Amino acid sequence: MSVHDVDGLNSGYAKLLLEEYLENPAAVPDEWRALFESGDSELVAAHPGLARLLEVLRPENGHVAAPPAAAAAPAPAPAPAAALDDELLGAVAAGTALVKAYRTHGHLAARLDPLGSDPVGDPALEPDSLVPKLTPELQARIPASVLRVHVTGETLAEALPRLRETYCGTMAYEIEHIANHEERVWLRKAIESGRYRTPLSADDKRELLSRLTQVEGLEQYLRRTFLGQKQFSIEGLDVLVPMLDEAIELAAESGAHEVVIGMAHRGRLNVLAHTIGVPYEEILREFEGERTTEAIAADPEKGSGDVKYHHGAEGTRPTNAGEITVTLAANPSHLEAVDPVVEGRARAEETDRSTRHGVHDPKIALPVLIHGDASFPGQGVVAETLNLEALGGYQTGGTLHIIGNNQIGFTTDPQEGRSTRYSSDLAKGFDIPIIHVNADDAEAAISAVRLALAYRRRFGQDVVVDLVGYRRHGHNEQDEAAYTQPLMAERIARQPSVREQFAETLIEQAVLSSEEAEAQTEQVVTELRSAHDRLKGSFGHPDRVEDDGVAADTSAEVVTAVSADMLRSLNAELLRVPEDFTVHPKLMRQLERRLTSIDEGAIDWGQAEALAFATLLVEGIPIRLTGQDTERGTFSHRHLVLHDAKTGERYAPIQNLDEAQASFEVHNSPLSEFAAVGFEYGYSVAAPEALVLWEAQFGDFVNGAQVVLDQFLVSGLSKWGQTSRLTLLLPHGYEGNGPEHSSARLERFLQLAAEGNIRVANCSTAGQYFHLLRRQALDATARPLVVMTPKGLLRLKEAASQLAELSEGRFLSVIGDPRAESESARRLVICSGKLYYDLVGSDAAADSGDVAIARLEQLYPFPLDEVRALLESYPSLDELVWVQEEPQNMGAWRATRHRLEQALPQGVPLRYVGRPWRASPSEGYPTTHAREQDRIAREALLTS
Ligand SMILES: Cc1ncc(C[n+]2csc(CCOP(=O)(O)OP(=O)(O)O)c2C)c(N)n1
Repeated sequence: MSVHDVDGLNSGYAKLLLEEYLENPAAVPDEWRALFESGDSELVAAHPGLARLLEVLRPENGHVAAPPAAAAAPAPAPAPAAALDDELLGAVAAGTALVKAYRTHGHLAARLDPLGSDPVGDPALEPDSLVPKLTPELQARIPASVLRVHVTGETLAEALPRLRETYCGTMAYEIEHIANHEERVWLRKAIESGRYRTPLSADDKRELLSRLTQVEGLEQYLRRTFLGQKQFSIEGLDVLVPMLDEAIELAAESGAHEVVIGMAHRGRLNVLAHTIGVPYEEILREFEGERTTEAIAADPEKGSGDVKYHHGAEGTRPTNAGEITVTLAANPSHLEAVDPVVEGRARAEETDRSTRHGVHDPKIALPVLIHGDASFPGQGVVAETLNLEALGGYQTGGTLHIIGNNQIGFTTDPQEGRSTRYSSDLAKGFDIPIIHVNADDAEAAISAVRLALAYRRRFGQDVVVDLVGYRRHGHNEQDEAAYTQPLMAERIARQPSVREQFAETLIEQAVLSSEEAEAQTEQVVTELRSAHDRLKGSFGHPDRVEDDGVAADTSAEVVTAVSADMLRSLNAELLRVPEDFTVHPKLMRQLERRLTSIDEGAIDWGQAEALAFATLLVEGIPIRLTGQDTERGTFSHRHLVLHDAKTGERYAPIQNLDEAQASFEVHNSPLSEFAAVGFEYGYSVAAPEALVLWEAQFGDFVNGAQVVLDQFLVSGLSKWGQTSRLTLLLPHGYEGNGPEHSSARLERFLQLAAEGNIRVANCSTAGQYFHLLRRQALDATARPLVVMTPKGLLRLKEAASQLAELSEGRFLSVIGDPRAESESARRLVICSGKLYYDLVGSDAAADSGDVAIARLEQLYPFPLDEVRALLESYPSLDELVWVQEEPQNMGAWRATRHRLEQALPQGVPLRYVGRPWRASPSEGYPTTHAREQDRIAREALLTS
């Protein structure tokens, strides 16, 4: 476009460019930008219309956007313009404002509520409210082309009703908050052109009706057959299932191999049956109570199970583009907790971990999250999860969010549950487009998915569909909605179902006859009845219950030692950077020490960790490590990613090992615990071959992820047969830094440990950490591992290891006292982790004579045999002392005491030494802390 095109003045076009310029100067061609910025341009002077436009659109004349300073420069005095011209130009400005109002506020006047509540509307949407008033005559004179709308119509008069139907119909949009101009323009075009709202073919309509019939039929059959049993019916949001059908089809078409779905209770049984393809028999079996009772009776070790609307499942679905796997993630009651788990699963599916850097292809999977309208704004994990959307280490190429908006949360009305108008408003802060749709307009709901996924495909980002429906019954089938929402319940009782409405429409359109619609309903009932009959016929002959993965302890069989030559060679490679790369000189000195430390018996924590990772990569084990500031390490001990001191460029030697057979991912995480741990849990479930580690900044902060720990990590195996080898690195230890930064709440993990569900370790040397990490990755039995990691020990000489400790041996669950004569020791003190060094380094140790100090390095599973053997190696024992730095109601004492008693020879007493019962983990003052540590050492080693 050349500037000379203004000859003969296409003022509408010029005006639109100006509009665009005011919003984003970079978006218009250079010549035009120059024109707008040159207040004294000859061209402006030569074209009174343009001059007038510039004048009209100046902010002081009511234009909404603030133009850059240069654009606000007054145009040279315009030549006199005809009165008619002026009126039209003013009208164009008003017409533009009207279009903008529809795009921005049209949703306020949309018919989104199937229950028919009146939209609030907005004066900016009324042509009469503008200056000048946009009378029908004036509208008819404004060419639609100058308004840059994409609805059809030659003039505003023709375009306006279409604009109204587009933005204020049964679909509505919030897109104008998006900062990216290209996205806004794309969305406006996509919405106004209607290219995602093309009517369904007659066949598609029949198919959609048949799906709605199945959805409704299943809910009705379950309700009538199993009166009062909870099913959390989908009715009122029935169209969710065909929406998922569409999403799966479109995902496959875009090259996805997997769709990973996360959702809560509402409609879950329907999704299991119709989206995943779980046979009706299986669903009905849950209601009959068959599966649970027979499975447990058959094998009580198979886990304790879960309610029917929490189970996960996986199915394969045919699509026009081939087969696709659809997974519904197992889900606890805790609303929205599954969100980050689904993201992590999707990310794992999208990542090829067979190369050194790993390749992430977001096309491979589509994450779909179905939210409740009360939980979406209410649960903080939603915001944490949305914040992952564009982060390099967490991106999934965009999530399809569907808010199953039944306009109620249990018995809580929207005005009690959120401070914003829409349930979806949170998403606006993340630049996410929002599509609202009336759930009783089935075709519109399908269009919403089409638009959403087209946007995801184009921009690789999240999108929200707010599906506005209702809840036909109470919160569950044991609730009476009329107790608390009598008017709404009464209104709903009069509301025909979406199937009934759609059937009527299709009958009117002669797409099918009422007999055919009736036949569809009968067929669903017949299918359900015969599935139920088959199930009843099978009672007493339970299916073989699948192995849920509870396996014997295989850790002893794992070889974790690595040859010294291999370790030396990898150690050198871990310090190798490109020739022109400048490592910060101070850091270089620190790293270079590692070159010699390997043969000087001084392998520290960070080095042992890097060697463990490197050896695993060579053995083909992919690794993913995340956490706050984890690339460097909170305590500046890791430095796996280096930054060129001159250019700032990054380089990670560990991602460039010659012999590596698998990917190494390391990412600084956002400042989140709940979503960050949930994500890694999900990732680790979907990548069972990988070592996935999450590191807390300090162990204290892990309780921000408590829901993930309680509901997934420790109980997933028992509830759903789902486990992982997620490894939590939790800095722990009392070093005088106050109540926080001391305790990773070891006691909580030990309380949660049962049935071999997790592993808990607190090791005391770099070599032990090396073996522990390798064992965790290589053990045939996958289990989560919780490691109390050190702070002070990271650099403590005594905690560093010899090369032989890595090249020989294995992880020791228990370490005896290398200093003491075991024959003569009369008191054995057992501790765990860093406290060992406080004890052996204390003044009391010097006077402690016949006291031996042992270390319990693995706290769960409790190494009973090793502890027994240890105790047997001290034949003269008078006393066993358990010593810990944590208060008596915390730390390992309460979960370990009975185990120690079990291992003790008869007659030998067990004594506790540590902090007394406390409400807060540690003292706030360094001096009090030092006194306590000293007292603990004295009591353990000297006092009897
Ligand atoms: C974290 C959490 N708090 C409370 C509950 C109890 N609860 C179950 S469903 C529900 C209402 C949820 O409303 P909404 O998100 O709108 O979903 P709906 O049930 O309406 O589909 C509540 C409060 C829960 N399951 N999880």
